[in-house]
Amino acid sequence: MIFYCEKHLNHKPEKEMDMGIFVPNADTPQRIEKIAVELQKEGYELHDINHFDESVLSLVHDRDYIEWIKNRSRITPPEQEYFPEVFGYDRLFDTGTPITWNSYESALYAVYTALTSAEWIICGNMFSYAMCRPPGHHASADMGGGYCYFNNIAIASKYIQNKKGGRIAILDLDFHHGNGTQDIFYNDPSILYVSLHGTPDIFFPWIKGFSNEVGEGEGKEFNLNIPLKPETEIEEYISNLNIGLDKIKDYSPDYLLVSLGLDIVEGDNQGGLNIKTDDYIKIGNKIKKLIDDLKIPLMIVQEGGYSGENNAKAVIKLFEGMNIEK
Ligand code: SP5
Ligand code: ZN
Repeated sequence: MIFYCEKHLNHKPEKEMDMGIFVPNADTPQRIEKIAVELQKEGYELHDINHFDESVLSLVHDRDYIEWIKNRSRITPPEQEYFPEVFGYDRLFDTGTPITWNSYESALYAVYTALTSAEWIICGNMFSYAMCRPPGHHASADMGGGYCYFNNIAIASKYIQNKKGGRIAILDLDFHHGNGTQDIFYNDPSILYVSLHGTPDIFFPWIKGFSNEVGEGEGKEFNLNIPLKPETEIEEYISNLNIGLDKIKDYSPDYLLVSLGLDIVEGDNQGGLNIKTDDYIKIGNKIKKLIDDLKIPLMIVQEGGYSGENNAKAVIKLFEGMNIEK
C-alpha cells in the first residue's frame, strides 16, 4: 500500500546557501508530485494517511529540539525563511534547511505518513511505501539539516518496536549518508543500520558515513557504512549492495525498512553516482529476493532524489523489480 499526504505542498523552501551563495532550494514539492502522478498513471493507488498525536516526535527527538522547530515555524512570517546564524546554537547543521511558517506542520505530517505505513505492515501486510516529504534521514535527536527536520524512518522504527517488538534492519539507499539515523541507533543492537552512499570524503554530509563507524557499546557491529566512489555504475553498485544485503540476511530482522533516496541517479543535482533509472529493476530484484528469503515485511520511506522525472521513473522500475502488485 502506498501512502501520500498533500501537506508537503505547504513546505516550499525557496533557497539554500551553497558555497556562500543563495541558490534555488532543491527540495521542491515537484519531487514528490511527479512520483504521485506517474504512479497513478501506471495504475497504482495512493492512500490517505492517519493522524497521530504530536507526542510521537518524542520517540526519537529531544523536547527542546521539537519545541525549537515548532516555535521557529510559528514566528517566521509567511514569505520569509529562517536560516541558522550561529552554528552550535541553532539546531540546524547546514544552510540548506531553512524554516518557513509551516515547515513544522509539513514535517509532522511526513512523520504521520511514515507511521501510517508502519501501521500497515505491523497489521500483517507485507509492503508499504511512505511518500514522505520533507525527508528525514539527516535529522538526529536534536539537530536538523540536509532538508530534514524530523527523522521519519527512525520514528517509524521506534513506533514499530513499541507496538510489536522485534528487530529492524534499515537499508539506506539515498546518495547521502543518513547521519541522523546512524546517530540515533548507534548504540542500539535491535536496529541494524546499513548505508550505501557517495563517499563522505567528497560528498555531504562530510562529517559521517565512513566505513570505520561500526556502532558503539551494545550497538557495536550493528552499523555498516559502504562509501562509494564518484560516478559508481550499477555493476559495482550491485556488488556493494550484495555486501549490505548479506549483512542484513545474517542479522535476520523481523522488518526491513528502506530509506529510498533516488539521488544516486546519474545527473541528479545533489548526487554523484551514475545509476540509471532502468537499473532500479536490478536493485528491486535484489531487495525482493532478500525479503522473500527472510519472509519479512518491507516498508519503503522516501528520502532524497531531486529530479521529479527521474524519481518517478526510478520508483516505477523499482516496483517492477520487486513485483509490487497494483
Ligand atoms: C535528503 C537529502 O538527500 N539531503 C541532501 C542534502 C544535500 N545538500 C548538499 C548541499 C551541498 C552540496 N552542494 C552540491 C550542489 C551541486 N550542484
Ligand atoms: Zn540524499
